[in-house]
Amino acid sequence: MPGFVGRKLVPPSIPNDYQLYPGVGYYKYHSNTLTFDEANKKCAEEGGHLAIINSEAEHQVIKSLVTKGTAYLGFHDQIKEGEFITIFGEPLAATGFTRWAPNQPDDAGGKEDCGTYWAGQGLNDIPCSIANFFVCEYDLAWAE
Ligand SMILES: [Ca+2]
Ligand SMILES: [Ca+2]
Repeated sequence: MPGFVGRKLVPPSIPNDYQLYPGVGYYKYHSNTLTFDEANKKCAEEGGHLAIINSEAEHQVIKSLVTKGTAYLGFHDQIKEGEFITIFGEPLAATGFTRWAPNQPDDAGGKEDCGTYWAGQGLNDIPCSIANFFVCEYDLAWAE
């Protein structure tokens, strides 16, 4: 996550094990599994954030990285049920990508509040306590 020094925004340096997708961003797929909060923290520790899809090009990157099961992305509806927002508090609808998997989000069992990308399907909400794969992103804008 970016930090502030005085009034100037100082982006973190690019994590060396993130892969560059030119014109899109830097990404790392984690095949070890963590809960949503743990994954969110892990990405931040690396200097990135849980990935947020903002374009079809970025969707294609995420799709290529998530080839099995689901992987956490940076959105959730933990504050108000049914109102999905990014980890930065922006409405999911404003990200530019809201293609849910068929019949999702379903808030199954009344306890699915964290966002994932479901391989070959699209976005899906799952329980935040599930240890799951996740994708971290380093914003291209931070590298400039
Ligand atoms: Ca929910
Ligand atoms: Ca679901």
